[in-house]
Amino acid sequence: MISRARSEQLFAEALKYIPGGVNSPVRAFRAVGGQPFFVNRAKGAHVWDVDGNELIDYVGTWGPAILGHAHPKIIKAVQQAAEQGTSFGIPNPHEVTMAKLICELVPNVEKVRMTNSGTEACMSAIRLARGFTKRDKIIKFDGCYHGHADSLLVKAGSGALTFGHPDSAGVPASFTQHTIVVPYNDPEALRAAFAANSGQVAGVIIEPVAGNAGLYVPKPGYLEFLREITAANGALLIFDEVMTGFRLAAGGAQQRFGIKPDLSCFGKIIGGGLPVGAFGGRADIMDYLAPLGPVYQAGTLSGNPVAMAAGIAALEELKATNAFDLLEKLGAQLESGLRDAAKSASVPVTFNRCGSMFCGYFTDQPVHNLADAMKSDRERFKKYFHGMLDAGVYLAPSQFEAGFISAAHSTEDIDRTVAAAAKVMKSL
Ligand code: KE4
Repeated sequence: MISRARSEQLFAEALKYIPGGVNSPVRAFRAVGGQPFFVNRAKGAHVWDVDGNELIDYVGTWGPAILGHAHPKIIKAVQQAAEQGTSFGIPNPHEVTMAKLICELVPNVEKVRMTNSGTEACMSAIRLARGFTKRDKIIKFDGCYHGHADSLLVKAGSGALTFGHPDSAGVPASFTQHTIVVPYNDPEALRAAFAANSGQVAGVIIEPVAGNAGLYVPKPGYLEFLREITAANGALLIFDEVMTGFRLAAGGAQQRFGIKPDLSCFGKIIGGGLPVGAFGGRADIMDYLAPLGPVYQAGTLSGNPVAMAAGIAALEELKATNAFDLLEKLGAQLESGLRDAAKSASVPVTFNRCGSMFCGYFTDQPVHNLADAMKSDRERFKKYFHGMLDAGVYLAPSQFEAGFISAAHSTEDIDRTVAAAAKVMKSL
């Protein structure tokens, strides 16, 4: 019997001082029941909870740990940078190195501004799009999550969706009146939205691969359609690559799918596990930002030297090892194993994957958008999640989250995961 006594103690303590006992809602296990476990050590593809239970980790701190946890080169970079001082509030050389790296790896990004989270990156990109086009309306897609800025918390994904109330309390209707939401993978709906708001749309923001309602991918031609219709309507195309950036290819989803967005948002991987976000794109747009232009955006810790050093180490390691072939291979191994496990257990599972991002939905229908994802059997997912956890495999604690494979996952890890799934699925 697995003991999580110390986690239970910590959670009871946490509940006294932190709302819901967590600093980010999805960690609270509300979507799967039970209590969260606490971790004090992670290495490679594994985490150890405070009761000493070892787990194969497919959350990877929600994406940043693409090289695995506590990668030696990242740890060394953080130690060396920290010894020089943890923050200056004055330009530092790491900021230049990071900016050059991002522009080199993502050619569509001519200039980039660092932030401290993906939320800040997306919020700032939206403000910049509005300032540049002098238009107010923004189109987003249901199930896509772009952080918790007020105007974007409309039919959002991730934790907001997990709680089943996609719109958040505390957001005045006036803050979202300019936000239009359309279904993903539905060209007609987008065409109609532009027709109904002709000349008013500042930008369209999309997760090029949607990873906040589980995982669904753009249908063939859909992203090309987005590029055409935004250009034709004078609206900016904004790729939210906070999750997909530097994961689906060195140049992110825009490289994988060959699309040239006007602006892109980043986070997660570029911080090497430390708090970082960024947004970038066409220089003529980015130069609208203060101090050059009229669009204000700022941050005390933006470009923090320690966070930059961690992110630079991560990006340089990704460049040097070209981990993407390995991630593709591991992803394919996991996909075929889990498909076989579901088949042998006669459990209907739709398994979506793009590179090292994946999601298994408990439904026999295809999943191309939020409405499809909502048809999944969440009770079944809950049982599956806990069965896998007890078997030593940590999956995202919600049906509406993506899983992440790292370059540190071994084929043995994948085999163990598949064997556990074969057993657990038989009990569902
Ligand atoms: P952060 O503010 O959490 O750094 O980034 C917000 C964000 C923006 N865009 C995309 C595509 C994202 O996936 C995210 C954050 N992802 C969630 C996981 N689904 C973070 C986990 C959490 O909220 O605790």
